[in-house]
Amino acid sequence: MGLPFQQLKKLWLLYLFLLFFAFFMFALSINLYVSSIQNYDQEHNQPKPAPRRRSVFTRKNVIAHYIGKGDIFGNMTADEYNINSFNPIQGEGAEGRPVFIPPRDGFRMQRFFRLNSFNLLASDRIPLNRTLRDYRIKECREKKYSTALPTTSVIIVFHNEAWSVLLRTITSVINRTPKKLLKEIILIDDASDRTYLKKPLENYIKVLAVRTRLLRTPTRGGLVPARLLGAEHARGEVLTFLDAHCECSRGWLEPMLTRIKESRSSVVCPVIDIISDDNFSYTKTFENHWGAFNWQMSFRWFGAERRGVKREDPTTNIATPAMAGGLFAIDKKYFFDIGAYDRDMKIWGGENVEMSFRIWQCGGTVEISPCSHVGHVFRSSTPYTFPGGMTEVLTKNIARAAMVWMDDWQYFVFLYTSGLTLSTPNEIDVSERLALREKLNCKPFSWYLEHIWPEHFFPAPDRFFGKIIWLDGETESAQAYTANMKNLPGRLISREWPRIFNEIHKNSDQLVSLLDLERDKCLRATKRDAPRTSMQPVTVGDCTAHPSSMDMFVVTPKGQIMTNDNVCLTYSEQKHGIIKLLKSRNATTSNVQLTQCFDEPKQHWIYDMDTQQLTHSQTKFCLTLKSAKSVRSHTTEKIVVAVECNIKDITQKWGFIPLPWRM
Ligand code: LR7
Ligand code: MN
Repeated sequence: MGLPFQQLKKLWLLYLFLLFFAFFMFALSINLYVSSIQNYDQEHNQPKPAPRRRSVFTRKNVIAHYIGKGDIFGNMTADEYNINSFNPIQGEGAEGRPVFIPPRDGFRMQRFFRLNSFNLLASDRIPLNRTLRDYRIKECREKKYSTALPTTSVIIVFHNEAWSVLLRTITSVINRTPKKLLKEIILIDDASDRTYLKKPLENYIKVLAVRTRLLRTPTRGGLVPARLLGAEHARGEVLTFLDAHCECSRGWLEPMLTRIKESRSSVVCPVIDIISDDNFSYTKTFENHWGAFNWQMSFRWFGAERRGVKREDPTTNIATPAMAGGLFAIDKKYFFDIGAYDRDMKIWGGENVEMSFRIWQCGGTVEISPCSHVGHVFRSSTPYTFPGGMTEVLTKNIARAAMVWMDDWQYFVFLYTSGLTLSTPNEIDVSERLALREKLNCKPFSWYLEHIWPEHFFPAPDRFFGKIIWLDGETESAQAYTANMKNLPGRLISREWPRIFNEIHKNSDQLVSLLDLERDKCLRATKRDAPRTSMQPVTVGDCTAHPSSMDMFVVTPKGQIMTNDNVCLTYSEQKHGIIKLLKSRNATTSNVQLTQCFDEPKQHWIYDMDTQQLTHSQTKFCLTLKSAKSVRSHTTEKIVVAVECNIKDITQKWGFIPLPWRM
């Protein structure tokens, strides 16, 4: 009897286990079903948060993010956006690792993303003192810094910043800065309305290990007035500005202070690492990045080794034509001597290029310290309101910078930046800033371009600027152009670009009057809005006068053909040879691309005024317009390639139509 009972008992255990298992599976499937419905809802009814972005490499293209989102809070109530749901979990985000939100919180995550244009739920799970790795190169880690450095006030301005993000910024400053160097932290609240930034913040900062003051602007004025308020109250010898969503990594401050001690007119920026807006992971960026700006004055990163700059010691600073604007250290006295900020720049934008011009042109330097690493949350859109209108405010700030510092080049900005016109200056008074420029005896913008940013892609007196048209032999302009240029004396003796520019310049009125925007075909990128620094095939299209279509070019005396955002006409050898290329069924395959400028023979071109051929200098191939069948759309597309020259070939004839860029 005993045996069967024992067996029965074992079976019961099995039954029990099976029952549990079945129940578990049932619960799991319900859960999955519910979350899939939620996902469906989110995908179809809710605007998506900013897409996951930017590897380290693409960062340099995503800086112009003053893109508004219209309805900022969606259907959020004041209760919701005032809530502080900081709820740290031990170890989350440690060592700069990403945070993952459980699927059940997916819906909430999307809703709260819009508040700050970053993943608030992710930040709220990370402790304020999370650990980070040491992002410095070996040489920097081994460097010994003097302890006799100037003290600094760290100034952080914010408007409606998230609690956990702001406090993590402050905590990282306190934990990773030698106490001796950190005089104080100054917070400036630029008229935020979130309730947790009122009394709760005041109480919180009272107990911090470093003296922390909180000032508030009377009305929302933007980051410039806010930073000025902070600077006026600062007691440290150096002002160190940070955005309100940063994390300072080990050893971030000493290299900057060391350089300022050695050279009081050096303004030093850290290497700005990337904190993901999506999962708050911390990613180191390359040390050799430097900054400048595009034709619309938006800040841009560049990664190319700087021409003529040999850095034997990898710990020495890199001169940068422009600073990103948010993170930098500057001697306090120098800050005020050099004109602080243009107080009339409101809300956001423009002040970073203005300050860069001012410092360089008036005798200082702007540098990036490769040994200093600070993370910043990069966002793809602006979460806050722009009193006065986003375009209006931004373009006015840009106009102010241009009017004061850019001399002749200001007209180029007015002509080719949407929102600005040649009459913009009539509405803007920059007399005070011009007086400052006078007083400081600052150098002209031409000097800045020539010496500080020689690899720039702006027009210049010794360059061509305008459109490159295809002389198809039919349009009036093509015929007239040919007639004109053929009669130039001495056309046969010189293919030197300066001479060609000279001839084009002499005939510019006539050439411009020839251009028929409706009928002529201009050289340009195939896609209008493709990412600017990736490879892009070239085609011809309507000569509509707009810079975003990349159909305006600058030609340098060396024969580089450049367009906005540091993009150059490039010959790139095809693996399969030219014959195969032309037979290729893929219309977008070409050995000519628009791609990032480097000063290389691949990007040097020669023009013959007589034959009107545009030739790649190394291969002697001619720029040629070809028709190719697109596999995808089954249509014929026009594509520009470089092939053997044939003097009779009408698809190899090009003309240069200058456009105005200064008065
Ligand atoms: O009205 C405002 N009042 C404010 O106090 C608008 C903004 N702010 C604060 C805001 O809370 C933040 O702390 O000002 C700071 C900068 O604003 P962000 O973070 O929206 O600017 P950003 O990081 O998108 O933009 C960069 O360009 C700006 C141009 O005005 C400023 O110079 C920012 O400081 C600058 N940020 C950086 O340089 C960090 C690296 C990004 C890059 C490149
Ligand atoms: Mn920022």
